[in-house]
Amino acid sequence: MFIDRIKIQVKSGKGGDGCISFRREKYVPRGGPDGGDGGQGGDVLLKASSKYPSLSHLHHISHFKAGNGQNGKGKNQHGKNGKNIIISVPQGTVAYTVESTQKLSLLGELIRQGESLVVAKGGMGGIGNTSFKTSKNKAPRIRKVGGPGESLSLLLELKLIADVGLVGYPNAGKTTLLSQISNAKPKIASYPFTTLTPNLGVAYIDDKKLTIADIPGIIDGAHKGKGLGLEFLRHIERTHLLIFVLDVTRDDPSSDYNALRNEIREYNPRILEKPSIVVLNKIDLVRNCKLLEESCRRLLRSGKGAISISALKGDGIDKLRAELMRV
Ligand SMILES: Nc1nc2c(ncn2[C@@H]2O[C@H](COP(=O)(O)OP(=O)(O)OP(=O)(O)O)[C@@H](O)[C@H]2O)c(=O)[nH]1
Ligand SMILES: [Mg+2]
Repeated sequence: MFIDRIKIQVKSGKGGDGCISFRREKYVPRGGPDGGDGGQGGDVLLKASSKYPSLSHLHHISHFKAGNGQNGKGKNQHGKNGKNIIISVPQGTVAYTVESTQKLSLLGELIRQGESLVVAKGGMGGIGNTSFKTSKNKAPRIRKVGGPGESLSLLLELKLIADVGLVGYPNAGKTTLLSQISNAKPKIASYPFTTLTPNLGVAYIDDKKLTIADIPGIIDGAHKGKGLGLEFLRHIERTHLLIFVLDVTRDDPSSDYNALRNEIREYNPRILEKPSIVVLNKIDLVRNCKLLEESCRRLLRSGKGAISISALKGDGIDKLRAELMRV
């Protein structure tokens, strides 16, 4: 199961209270204050771990609570700090606080392995009466109670980290291309929307490692929620480069290309600022090379060259690899 968005509730620990106490020892009259400080409340942290490919391991857990700090005690005993709670998340997770159904505010992102972020800070420990002793007040009956913990609703959203993103209409051959150029072995089938959740693959080209993300197909009107919508486009928001995969057996691949770009623009126009490569896939099915050339020419007219490939048979893949490294 691939889950890339979840809501959780987190609560940090309350700080322990400071203590009011006085030394009571034999032969020591008026022993003075000895109330210890309270312990710090535990924090709730998120930590990026490469062990988790998605957020699915958190699916069945909705509440996370850190430990409360212990109260201070007599004999100047400091209360123990509350236990921190560490929530492991996949690299690429973005955390928001949910203030209302409409309002989210960004807390931070966890990208590098081991990177962590405190999302709910534990309450400060209270202060025992020992600390309030002054020359004027040698027996203070004052202390400070511990600070409260924080209670928050969080939205965790995964944006995959990949170098290259594959985009195209359903059935264009994106997943076939991924399995041709990378180590990934995802499901391929001859019907639209075979890919329902993103696939990641690793390709080695000239000793360089490239991670490639294949996402579900986009259809016209996806920005209005048609098909699978555009939600999953966030998984290519962080890539350095896009490959547009066009199916040459469709009527007009170049208008497909423009339509795809229009859909992406509706989601986030900045994605289109990335360098990109256009591939014309399934050339093994084209007997009429004229048609293919015409499609290429139209794409070229829009200022963009294209590489003809057969993701299935492997034709043109070396050229594509070279172009990937060049771009
Ligand atoms: N003849 C031929 N068929 C291809 C080629 N590339 C992909 N196909 C076929 O096209 C169909 C769709 O391929 P997929 O790789 O699943 O397409 P996709 O773009 O990932 O589709 P979705 O996941 O639905 O968006 C499958 O039957 C593939 O075998 C190609 O170069 N030549
Ligand atoms: Mg697919």
